[in-house]
Amino acid sequence: MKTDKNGNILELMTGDITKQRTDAIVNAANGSLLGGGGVDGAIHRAAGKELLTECKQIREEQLKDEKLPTGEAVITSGYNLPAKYVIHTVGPVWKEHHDNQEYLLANCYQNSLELAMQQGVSSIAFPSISTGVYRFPVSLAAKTALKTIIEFLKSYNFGSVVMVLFSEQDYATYEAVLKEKAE
Ligand code: AR6
Repeated sequence: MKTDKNGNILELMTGDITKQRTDAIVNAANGSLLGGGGVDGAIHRAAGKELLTECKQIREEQLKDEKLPTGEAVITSGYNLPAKYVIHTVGPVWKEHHDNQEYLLANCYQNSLELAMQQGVSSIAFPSISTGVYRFPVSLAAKTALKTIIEFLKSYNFGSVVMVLFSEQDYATYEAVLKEKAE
């Protein structure tokens, strides 16, 4: 499904984010930035070892050995990926941040989009952040993600945003939310 938002494109598709030819892809990382399972593991495998080296460098230099806080984002090269950049963000773990988990998830999308724009990126692909290992309910995540992306696209002349869903079921959930918003 593809929609026009203020001259920008918002698209939903099923697929593997590591294959995306957008300028940037977003990684649902953890605060260590040292890799993990799920989409994080897939991105590190496809990008190659240099991605981990740059992530370690960011931990040391930019983050002074601290973890990347939930909702924040950093950018690296894409190395062997078709995408030029990887934007790493850390989603909230469901029920670990009771009061502000939707706000933190919205921050992941907002900060990733802002960082992308600063870097001159005009096409970006997101996975469904926090809805795997971090157990965020897909329907609430879809509402939060799409609301944040649409508000951003209404405010800026950005380009295109693709949500790459890993299952037909997730796609159907995101599609239902997007259709509701379009009404
Ligand atoms: N392309 C697109 N989506 C994918 C891919 C892929 N190749 N692989 C998985 N997904 P998760 P989280 C989907 O668990 O919940 C890691 O260990 C997956 O089906 O990757 O934010 C990190 O290091 C789900 O819909 O991320 C963290 O420790 C979505 O991506 C932790 O998991 C997100 O699932 C982060 O958990």
